[in-house]
Amino acid sequence: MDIIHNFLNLVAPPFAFVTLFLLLPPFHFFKFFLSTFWSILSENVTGKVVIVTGASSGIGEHVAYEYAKRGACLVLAATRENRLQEVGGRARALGAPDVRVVPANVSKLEDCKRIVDEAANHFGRVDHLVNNAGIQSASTLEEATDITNFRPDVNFWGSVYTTRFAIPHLRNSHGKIIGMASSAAWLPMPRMSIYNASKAALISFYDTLRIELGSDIGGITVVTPGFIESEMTQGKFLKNEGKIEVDQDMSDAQVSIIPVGRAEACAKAIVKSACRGERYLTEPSWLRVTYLWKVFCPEVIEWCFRLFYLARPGESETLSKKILDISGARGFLYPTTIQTTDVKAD
Ligand SMILES: NC(=O)c1ccc[n+]([C@@H]2O[C@H](COP(=O)([O-])OP(=O)(O)OC[C@H]3O[C@@H](n4cnc5c(N)ncnc54)[C@H](OP(=O)(O)O)[C@@H]3O)[C@@H](O)[C@H]2O)c1
Ligand SMILES: *[C@@H]1O[C@H](CO)[C@@H](O)[C@H](O)[C@H]1NC(C)=O
Ligand SMILES: *[C@@H]1O[C@H](CO)[C@@H](O)[C@H](O)[C@H]1NC(C)=O
Ligand SMILES: CC(=O)N[C@H]1CO[C@H](CO)[C@@H](O)[C@@H]1O
Repeated sequence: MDIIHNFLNLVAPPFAFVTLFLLLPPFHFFKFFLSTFWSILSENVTGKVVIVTGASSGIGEHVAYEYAKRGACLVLAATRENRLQEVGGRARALGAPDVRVVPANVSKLEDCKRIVDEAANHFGRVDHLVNNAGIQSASTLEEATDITNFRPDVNFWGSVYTTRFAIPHLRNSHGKIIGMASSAAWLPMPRMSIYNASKAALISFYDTLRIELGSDIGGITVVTPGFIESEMTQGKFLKNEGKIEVDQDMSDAQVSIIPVGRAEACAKAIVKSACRGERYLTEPSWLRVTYLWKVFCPEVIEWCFRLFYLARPGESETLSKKILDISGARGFLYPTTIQTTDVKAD
C-alpha cells in the first residue's frame, strides 16, 4: 500500500497544478456564461411559500420584507412572538398575501417540526427555506465558565433539524434552501471560536447536502455575511456565563473599524441570489478577498487578529476598541446610531 501512496504523493500535486491551470479559464468562462443566463431566468416567487427562521430582527426580518415585496406567502419563526407579529404585519403591508407566525425555539427538534408542519398544513407546500436563526457567542474558550452553554444548538442543529423536516416538501416543489453561515467560518476571529466552528460546520453540511440532493431540489444558497447591522452587531452576545446579554463594549471591540453593512441591502442580495439559484453569496462582496489571504498566508491573518482583537497583558481595552474611540469612526462606519436599549431580549 505504501508504494501506492508514495506514487500519489509524487504525482498528485503536479497533476492538480497542470489540470487546474488548463481548466480554470474555460471553466470560469462557462460559469460566467451560465450566471448571465440564470440572471435572466430568475425565479418568480409570487404566491410561493417561504419559511424564514429568526425573522424577528436583523437580517431575517429584512429577508421576510424582501420576499413580501415579491408577493411570497410567509411562515415566520423565532422565540419572541410579539416581535414576529409586528414583522408579519409589516410584511402583509408590503405585499405578502398571507403570513403565518410560529413562535418556536429552533434548538428544539419538535419546534422545528412544528414550523415546517405549519407551512405544509396551511399552505400545502414549501418553496424556500431560509435557515437564518442564530446567536453569536463572544468569549474566549478559557473565559467560558460553563462550556456546555456554548453548544451550537441554535446555529448548527437548528438549521439541520428544519432542513431535515423540509426536504420532502422541497423535493415536491423543487424548492430551495438558503443557509446563513458567516465569513467567520474562514476568518479566525478571537472570542468566536465556537460560533466560527458552528458556521464552518454549516458550510460543510450544506456542501454535502448539495451533492446528496443534486437536482432533486432547486438548489442551496450558502450566505456568508461580514458584519451586517442587526442586534448581533449591536452587541447581543452569548457571554461567558452562558447568558444572552447586550454588551456595547464587546461589540465595539469585535466590530471596531470594520465597516458594517445595512441589513436591507444584505437581505435584498440574499433573496436575489436565491432566486437566481447561486451557490454562494458573500455580502459585502469585498470580503471574498480575505479568503485568498486565509488560503495563501494564514499567518498574516492570525498575527493581525491577535494584535488587533486581544488586549495586551495588563491592559483592559483591545487595540480595536481604542482605534474606534480615537478615530471617531463609529459615526460613518455604522449605518445607524446604535440603540442598545431596544435590543434587550424581551
Ligand atoms: N450580523 C452579522 O454581522 C452577521 C454576520 C455573519 C453571519 N450572521 C448570521 O446571520 C443570521 C442572522 O443574524 P442577525 O445578524 O440578523 O442577528 P439577530 O438580529 O440577532 O437575529 C437573530 C435571529 O435569530 C432568532 N433566534 C435566536 N435564537 C433563536 C432560537 N433559539 N430559536 C429561534 N430563533 C432564534 C432571533 O429571534 P428571537 O430572539 O426572537 O428568538 C432573531 O430573529 C445569523 O445566523 C447570524 O449568525 C450575521
Ligand atoms: C410572477 O407570477 C405572477 C403570477 O404567478 C404574475 O402575475 C407576475 O406578473 C409574475 N412576475 C414577473 C416579474 O414575471
Ligand atoms: C431554547 O431552548 C433551549 C433548550 O431547551 C434553552 O436552553 C434556551 O433558553 C431556549 N431559548 C429561548 C430564547 O427560549
Ligand atoms: C478561531 C477558529 O476557530 N478559527 C477557525 C475558523 O474556521 C476555519 C475553518 O473554516 C478554521 O480554519 C479556523 O482555524
